[in-house]
Amino acid sequence: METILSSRTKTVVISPEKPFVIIGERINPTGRKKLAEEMAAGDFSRVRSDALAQVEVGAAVLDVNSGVPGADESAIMRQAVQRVMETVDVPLCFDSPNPAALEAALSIYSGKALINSTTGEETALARVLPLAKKYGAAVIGLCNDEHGISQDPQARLAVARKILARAADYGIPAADIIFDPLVLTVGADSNAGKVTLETIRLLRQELGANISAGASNVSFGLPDRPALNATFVAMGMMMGLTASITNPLEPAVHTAILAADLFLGHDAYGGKWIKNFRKREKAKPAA
Ligand code: THG
Repeated sequence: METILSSRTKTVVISPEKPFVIIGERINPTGRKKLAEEMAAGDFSRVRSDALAQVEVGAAVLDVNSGVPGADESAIMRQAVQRVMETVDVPLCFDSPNPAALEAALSIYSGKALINSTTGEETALARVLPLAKKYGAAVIGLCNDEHGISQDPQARLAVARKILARAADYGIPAADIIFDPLVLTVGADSNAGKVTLETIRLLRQELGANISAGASNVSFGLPDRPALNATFVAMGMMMGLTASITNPLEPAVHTAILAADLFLGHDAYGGKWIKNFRKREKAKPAA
């Protein structure tokens, strides 16, 4: 299954047969007080520099989240998307549960975007899928619904099947749905990682779908988060994860992804691994 996204001039293909796709997570005011204040005040300089930095190290797609509590999410989303499009030429992923904010972004975007996201709840599906159809966008489908988040991978798979069926009702092809297996922190539930990994395996085996996870969620509340996030992404890739919303500026995460791509046969002659190593060596201050 190939999910195709595009910007003004670039196309990104997400597929089990292709290198892993990093969706840069940094343009998100959640947990970043300074960035939140700046975005609410109309200062997008850090949004621009975060966009550039993530693409520079290998993000193929950028997530844009404008959820500043108490501020106008749609207005901030529109401005953020405009600034990011002026700064980098990669496909964008619009991160909001709010259909108005999603439409604010979709209506000014040039290319095929990724909507992040719909759940399997009928109310969410009925609001988000028509937007995907109208703008020809792909959608991330979260594997939870009216019954909440199940700890049973089979139940998460059942939600994914429901999302696929509803998408088909709107004439949205299966290739335009990327599933999110739901990543919760192992800090709160030590089984959370296992449940997510098994869900990834099932989604891949039963649906052949593309799968993206918010890998950094796995480590909330624990020390040495990059090491946990890196290992989790690599294990997810083994189970069938084809993309991840994550932070490529963390060297541990980035190198784990490159290494796993190499081991899974997605880096001919280690070309990307070697290129990245040289780039990092060059960037090191002289001894
Ligand atoms: N699935 C989908 N979308 C998502 C998520 C998901 N979007 C949001 C989130 N989860 C993925 N993005 C992030 C972004 C930042 C962090 C985690 C996940 C993060 N930030 C630091 C914190 O909050 O402590 C702050 C960073 C900083 O201070 O620089 O951990 O699961 N579809």
